[in-house]
Amino acid sequence: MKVLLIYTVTENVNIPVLPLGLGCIAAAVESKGHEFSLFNATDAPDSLKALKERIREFQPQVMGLCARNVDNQDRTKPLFLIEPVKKIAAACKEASAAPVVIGGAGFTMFPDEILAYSGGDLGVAGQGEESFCELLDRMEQKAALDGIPGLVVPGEPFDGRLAAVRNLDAWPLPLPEKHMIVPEHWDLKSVMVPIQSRRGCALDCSYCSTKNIEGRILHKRSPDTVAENVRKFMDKGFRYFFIADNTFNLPPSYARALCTALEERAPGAKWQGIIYPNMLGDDLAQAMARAGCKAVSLGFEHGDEDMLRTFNKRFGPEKVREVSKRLKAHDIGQSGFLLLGGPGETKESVKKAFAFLESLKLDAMRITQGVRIYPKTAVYEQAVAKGIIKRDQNILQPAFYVEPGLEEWLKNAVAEFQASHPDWMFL
Ligand code: B12
Ligand code: SF4
Repeated sequence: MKVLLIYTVTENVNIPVLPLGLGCIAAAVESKGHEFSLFNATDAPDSLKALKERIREFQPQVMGLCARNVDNQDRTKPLFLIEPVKKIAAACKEASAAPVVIGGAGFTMFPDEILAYSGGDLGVAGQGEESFCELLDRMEQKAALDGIPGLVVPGEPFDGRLAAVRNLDAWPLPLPEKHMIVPEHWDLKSVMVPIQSRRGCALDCSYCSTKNIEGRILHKRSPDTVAENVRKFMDKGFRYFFIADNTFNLPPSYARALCTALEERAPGAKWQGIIYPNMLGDDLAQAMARAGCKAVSLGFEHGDEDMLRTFNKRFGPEKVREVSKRLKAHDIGQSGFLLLGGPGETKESVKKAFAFLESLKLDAMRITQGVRIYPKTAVYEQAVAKGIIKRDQNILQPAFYVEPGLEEWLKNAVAEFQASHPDWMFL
């Protein structure tokens, strides 16, 4: 089958992000003998025209769209990112009668809603490699499509059975220039290449949608395969990587093995990752520094013991401090995040969070007001109980939990806090 794969992230939200998920799909379809072409839609006015030209040249039999982001998770400056997906799907349909299939992390969280909103013909919710290839085979054979895990069909409520990949090593990682192309106007030197070694997260933070995207069982690639993939990108001139795993340091034994593989097979690589601030001993911090880790996102979200418990975090503020010091001792830069206004938030807990952030002395910070409500999370239930949303309300257009009565005060408190730290870098 001839497959055109289209990245729909036309907005650079905070940071340009290369299409890793779509790259995995490109590598997968190629490994199964299908022909593919990649197209990065951009915000340039002629992007849709260029897309239509590509469709006419390539004559795809299937068009796959990656809907990575639903929104920017920012209540104060909201961006709804499914609108471009809808425009791109419409342009595809104008230029071709081939079916439009939508997938991606954002799509997986809201499969029925996004399929209906965007006008796509089909969707694949979950990790797409196996199911999308199965879909292509069935289409080629003109066979019935029922029973494919993750398949979403317009007008039929999704059964919730996500597409999954049990053995990650059975599927190839994307290669530079072939499966992952950098948009022409991007500066190659400033691009952080996303690399993923694990999928899933066994933890269950109260607001988090990851379990509904990748599941709660952790699946791992061989560390050597991941490090070899990094080296292949380095051979093409890339130097900076982002390890896109949900929690780089968990489990620590795997994280150490990955560091060893990177040090041996990809010397000189510089990278960042996301840390769950617990279970990070000095040996791991040292291994990370030796393997090229330059900075981490320290995912603590709050500085108040009770709020951390409400978010179902398995650490307290002192553990965060300990991990932060340890990373600093190895010259690993850190950005920190506060997620304010969640269930049970009070003026006192916000003040504690600010004091905690001040005491950490991080390199960069991001303060989010209000918790984006995702389906099938504890925060969803808390929002229903407080009357913030109605059960079964369509929350594709973002809805946020802000503890009732705190909204205005929180806005001013955050503004004051930021103004009182003119030298800090707020993301
Ligand atoms: C790592 C990460 C980041 C890193 C990215 C670093 C980098 N250089 O790539 C950083 C921290 C910079 C980041 C930033 C942001 N992120 Co982020 N990020 C992630 C994370 C943890 C992993 C993403 C990833 O690379 N996965 C690995 C790839 C292989 O998986 P995948 O993309 O899902 O692809 C698979 C499937 O989706 C599917 N698929 C994908 N495309 C297609 C296409 C077709 C046709 C098919 C059939 C299937 C398919 O198959 C793929 C292979 O199995 C996810 C959470 C998660 N676990 O999904 C959040 C996540 C995607 N991010 C999210 C958000 C919101 C953001 C930001 C907007 C935050 C902000 N306000 O700044 C920005 C957006 C940046 C941008 N320009 O797009 C949200 C999106 C939800 C939403 N509301 O939109 C997520 C889901 C986190 C969350 N829990 O809410 N992010
Ligand atoms: S550790 Fe991260 S990915 Fe895992 S549940 Fe918590 S917020 Fe989600």
